[in-house]
Amino acid sequence: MSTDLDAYWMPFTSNRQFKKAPRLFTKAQGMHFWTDDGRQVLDGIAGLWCVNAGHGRTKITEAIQRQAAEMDFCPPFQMAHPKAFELARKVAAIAPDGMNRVFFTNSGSESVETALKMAIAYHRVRGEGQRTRLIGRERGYHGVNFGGISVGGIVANRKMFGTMLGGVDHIRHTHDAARNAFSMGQPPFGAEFADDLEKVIALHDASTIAAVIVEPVAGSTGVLIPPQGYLQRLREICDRHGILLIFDEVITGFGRTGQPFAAQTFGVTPDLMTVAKGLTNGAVPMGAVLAKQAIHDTFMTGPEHLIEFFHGYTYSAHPLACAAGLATLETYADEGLLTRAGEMAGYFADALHSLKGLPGVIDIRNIGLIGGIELTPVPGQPTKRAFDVFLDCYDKGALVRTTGDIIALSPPLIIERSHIDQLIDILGGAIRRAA
Ligand code: PXG
Ligand code: PLP
Repeated sequence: MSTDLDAYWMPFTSNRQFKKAPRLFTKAQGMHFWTDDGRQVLDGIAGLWCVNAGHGRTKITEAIQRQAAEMDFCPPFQMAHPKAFELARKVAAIAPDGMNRVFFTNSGSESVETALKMAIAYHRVRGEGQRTRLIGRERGYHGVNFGGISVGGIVANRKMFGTMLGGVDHIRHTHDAARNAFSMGQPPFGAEFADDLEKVIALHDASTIAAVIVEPVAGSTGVLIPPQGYLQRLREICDRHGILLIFDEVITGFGRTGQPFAAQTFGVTPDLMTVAKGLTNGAVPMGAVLAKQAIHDTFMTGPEHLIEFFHGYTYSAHPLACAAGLATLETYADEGLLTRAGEMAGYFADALHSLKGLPGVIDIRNIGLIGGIELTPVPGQPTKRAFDVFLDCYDKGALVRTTGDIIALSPPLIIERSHIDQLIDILGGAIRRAA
């Protein structure tokens, strides 16, 4: 191990393996990264599900440069700067109906903590302070902070970290390989998985439950598409019991599923929505929680000089992030990117499903410009087959993402058919070689 790589403790990385054979990018433009030795690599995952408009967009870069020169920082508590209001308005303008109040954070993880706290505090402000329970879902990913791993459903992200939040329960995940393998788009079976929520409610009583949080499409745990009717049923159950529904749209937000938000793609409006990633095209860290106006307004009581919500971050609504966010939304609008995933979805789906029948491929899932390919594990060596495919793709010039033995694709929304062909071609070769 070269000693000059030692100091950086890398996140979610096999550090020792990486430092023996480092993979370094030094440049990015459009659909591509370049490695330190000058190789071009097609970006099949939009960086890390975030660079939706592709890399190195001049408008975004210049907005960040201008803002850094004009005002580097502005305190977000009891002070503000104009771009924060402008960005909030512009995010609200593309959000689902009535979700027009925007609280800024710096990441998806912070958005999740913020939304969970907002939900519990909301019930308390309205006189139902006993509603403190939070319900998550198996195989859910809601970032890495304590609230997020508590409602999250990934064993490895939870088991090392003690007792986490109390008063949390989980409903079952929606994956049903036996009935839904190789579905195109939303799988037909499994709306009834939402009824699991009724069981949890029967156990604890609705009067103790603040909120349910789910990803409309589970991204990190392998692209699990909601069965037809499932999200509608979750919404109905929450409504019937006065429970807030939180959609975690950190991955699905900003055009990934063919509409600005998955809530619109699936026709189900939550009460709170968490976003990050695509909000600034990944160029500056930023997240946000979108709230229905009625939830926001519930907090706006009491003497006007008092703080209504005791929460916020030093870098909430950071000027550089707001400048990047505004330029990003303009870029999305100029190029029709928030609906482009819908236009490309058919071609992408056909290409992805052409991998059916390759050795070891046991399921393929897709919606908009997200795809998941599930491989059968090497006996006794879970995750190895997919990791080998990842390394092989990188070697051949494509960046994909793996989780367990699942390959995830989530390319920039500017992708062209020729890129899809190239990505699937490289991936197909790697899957064959890993057989
Ligand atoms: N919620 C969801 C639904 C996410 O996908 C987060 C919260 C946390 O966001 P931050 O910005 O704190 O990372 C995410 C992030 C992967 C992968 O391997 C996915 C994410 C992040 C990193 C890797 O699939 N999603
Ligand atoms: N820790 C200490 C000692 C702090 O003073 C602060 C913020 O003032 C924080 C943590 C939180 O940092 P941030 O607002 O960047 O999340």
